[in-house]
Amino acid sequence: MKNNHTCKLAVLLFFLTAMAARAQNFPSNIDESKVQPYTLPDVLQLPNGKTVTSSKEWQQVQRPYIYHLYEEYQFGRYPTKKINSRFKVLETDSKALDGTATRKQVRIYLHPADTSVYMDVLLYIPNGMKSPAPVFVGYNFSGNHTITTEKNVLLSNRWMNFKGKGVVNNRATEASRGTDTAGWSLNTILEKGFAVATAYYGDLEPDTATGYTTGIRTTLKEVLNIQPNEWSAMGAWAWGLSRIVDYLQKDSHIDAGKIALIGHSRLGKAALWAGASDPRFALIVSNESGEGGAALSRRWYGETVQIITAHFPHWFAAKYKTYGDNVNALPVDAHMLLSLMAPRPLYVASAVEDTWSDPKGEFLSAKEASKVYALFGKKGIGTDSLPPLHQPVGGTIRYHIRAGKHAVTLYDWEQYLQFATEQFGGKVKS
Ligand code: GTR
Repeated sequence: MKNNHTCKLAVLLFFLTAMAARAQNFPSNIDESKVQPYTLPDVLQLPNGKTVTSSKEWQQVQRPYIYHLYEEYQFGRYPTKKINSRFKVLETDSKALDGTATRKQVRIYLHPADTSVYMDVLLYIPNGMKSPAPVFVGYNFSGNHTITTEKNVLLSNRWMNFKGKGVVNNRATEASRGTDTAGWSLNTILEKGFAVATAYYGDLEPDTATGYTTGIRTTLKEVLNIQPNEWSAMGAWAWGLSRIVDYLQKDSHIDAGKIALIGHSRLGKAALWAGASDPRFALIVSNESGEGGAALSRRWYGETVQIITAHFPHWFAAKYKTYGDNVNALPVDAHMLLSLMAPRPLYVASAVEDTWSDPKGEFLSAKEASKVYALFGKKGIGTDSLPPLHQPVGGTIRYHIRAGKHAVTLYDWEQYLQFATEQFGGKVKS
């Protein structure tokens, strides 16, 4: 009994010391009054000091310049070498989800010879469509089998980093089936006439510091002609999202001109980098992507560059970390990442209790990126102050903050579906 007590005390002490050390070395702040003044790099200022005045100048000069800054400072080089992915439809069910949808499971082989290098895509297409369906593409956190309870969805056998929820020794068990249905409002999405394509991000690279040794940064280094340290886990995940598009372009039931990309949290960061790197994504949604995604790094609030690069060094290019204690010197900030989506529709969303992602910092970067949308004659955020809860603002860039915690909720999906329907030209289910 006494031993037990001492042991508990020791654990508590260890925990408190660790917390104190963390607080000291990697301070975080969630007090708005403590946010220091900062100056953002001007997204329209050309390297020669002049200001971009036209959409043409943006596309031809400033956009490539900013994109390359992102390669150098945050995500690493994006592979330019094209691959010929091969696809195998593993399973089809035209009466999935009580007959409302057709389910397909497609294996995308990424290596020209090695068939062990692949990603599995789970696709649901609404039945009864008169024309090809627009689609939402997005990664899931813990395997395709978590987004639905359907028994025939293959149980992922990959390494999983998230504990609990039916994951035992970093592998999924049957108990994890359907554990993330709340994050994917499948019925609502399908009812609105949208298809859904999802894959487990760990198919590309396990989300851990040494994940690159078994992921595509190693298995495809010759094929893509890029060394693991030239890019990042975010880069690998972003690249994988584009391979889903390669497949979707070949599926006659999908409207490849209406591919929307969605990502939550770390997968929101990957989605933004994918959206920046691949113009085939016609609309991009950042759901609480936070630091390294939509939130301004210069605003000292919530997660910081220092904290994120200490916890997740593999996510980013090595240079990013070197700005941890001098973020004002970083040549980029989140508004510049968002501006790389222009003139495509972009939705940035936050949750009020998700202080770690800095909702206001996400709003402010979307507002700042509006300058680039204006070059294209598109309406941006259109207001200078954070809107009240559940009141989306903006035009081609839209923003909302909702009640609640860090998650993708039905409310979020309803806004994205409405936005995509509107931006893709009216009613999509016909
Ligand atoms: C957190 C990380 C965030 C966010 C989040 C998530 O631990 O600090 O940047 O990416 O994980 O992906 O859920």
